[in-house]
Amino acid sequence: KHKFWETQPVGQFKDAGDTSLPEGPIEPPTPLSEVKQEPYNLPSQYEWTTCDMDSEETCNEVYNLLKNNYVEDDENMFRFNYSKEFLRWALRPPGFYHSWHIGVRAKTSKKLVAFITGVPARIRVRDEVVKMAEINFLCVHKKLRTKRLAPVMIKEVTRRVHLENIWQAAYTAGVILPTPITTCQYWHRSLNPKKLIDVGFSRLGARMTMNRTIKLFKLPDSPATPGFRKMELCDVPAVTRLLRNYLSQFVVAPDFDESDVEHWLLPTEDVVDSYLVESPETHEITDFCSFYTLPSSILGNQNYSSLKAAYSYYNVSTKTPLLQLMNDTLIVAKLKNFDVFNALDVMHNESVLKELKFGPGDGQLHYYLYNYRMQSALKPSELGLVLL
Ligand code: MYA
Ligand code: JJ1
Repeated sequence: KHKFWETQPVGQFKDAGDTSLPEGPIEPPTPLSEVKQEPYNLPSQYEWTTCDMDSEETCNEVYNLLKNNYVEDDENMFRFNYSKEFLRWALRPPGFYHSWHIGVRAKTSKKLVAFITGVPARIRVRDEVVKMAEINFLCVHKKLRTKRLAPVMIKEVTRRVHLENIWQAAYTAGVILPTPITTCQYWHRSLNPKKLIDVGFSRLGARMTMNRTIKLFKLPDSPATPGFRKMELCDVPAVTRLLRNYLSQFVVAPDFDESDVEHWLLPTEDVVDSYLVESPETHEITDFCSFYTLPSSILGNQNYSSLKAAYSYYNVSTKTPLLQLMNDTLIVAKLKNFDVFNALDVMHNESVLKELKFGPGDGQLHYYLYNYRMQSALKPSELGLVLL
């Protein structure tokens, strides 16, 4: 059934429940001299290219490939539309490798027709911190689908990751592959219910009118928590301590240092937003919340072309209840004109989603590790990792 994935060092469906298999790497590293030195072969009309995201022109080509060919919902009504600034941020974290930003071009026209990326990360699994690649933005142009290009791209990114002496990876997908470490549910909180209904993102509930729906999703004009403010550069050490301590309770979570926190969580306009609570008395930083900006194109609507969505990222509550912290996050997202606030049921999110008027979506997100076996699947609440 999975002609490609059956050949890869990932948890196989047939091994599910086999307690004799140990947790940890499936294959040992091989000497770097034994890693294939040449790229994998592509069909003869195509060639590999390394995409330099510093180049305005290349970044534009990647942006346009994804804008027109990346992930859609199951009814093809919406398609992720990652911005150029977002792609630059997502692909250039501390210690990134240019060689992991991989494109495929048509040889004659030089048109970019496929893409896959990796970025380095340290991910803790129980007590072990493992160097991994986070793989994302796998995309094959719509006209080149089902020609088995994806397995070649995955093998090529694997080869280039191996050349950096890294042997594990983490990735997410909307499709089921061998074998998820956990499956998360998307939840959605309407901020602009009229537009969401007009574009088919949501529907009027039974026995609901538009006016009652608008009232139901109304939010206060400003955050309620004293000391709630935007994160600044000087907060990086305190936020790192708060987040490291919080993430230590999950089975799988990133091992963030200060340079990671500066990159991934310091606010960047229209890319990532972070807020914290600074105690008015002690000036201690007690709570933190963040979200990233990922609009979707609305396919074939007369009135609207873009849906402005915020995605919950990392949140930490120690003093302010998570419910209140997330409610303040919804308020700032509404003030910033987002149409919808999305979240997964990871970490402690599940405990507040219903009360905050989130509803379950029709999409799921499966999380995977490459060359790392887990004894058994995790609950979403045991996962402390959010990928972009
Ligand atoms: S997830 C987002 C994926 N992108 C999209 O959904 C965008 C729209 N779709 C497309 O562009 C294409 O449909 C794609 C497949 C490119 C997805 N992850 O070439 P094919 C397997 C992994 O004929 P196409 C993200 O970015 C499929 O099961 N494998 O198919 C994370 C089949 O294998 P098998 C996938 O439709 C990516 C084979 O590909 C996915 O033309 C993580 C068919 O190939 C998927 N999302 O192209 C990648 N979809 O026969 C893995 C299909 O065995 C990273 N397939 O079932 C692994 C770690 C690597 C690094 C390791 C370092 C140590
Ligand atoms: O956004 C998603 N679904 C929406 C729109 C559905 C449109 C018809 N298919 C949804 N809306 C209902 C919202 C409603 C608001 C009021 C309360 C009740 C709920 O359900 C879904 C997620 O649910 N998104 C997708 O399907 C996009 C793909 C998800 C997989 C992503 C793969 C990631 C790639 C890895 O990097």
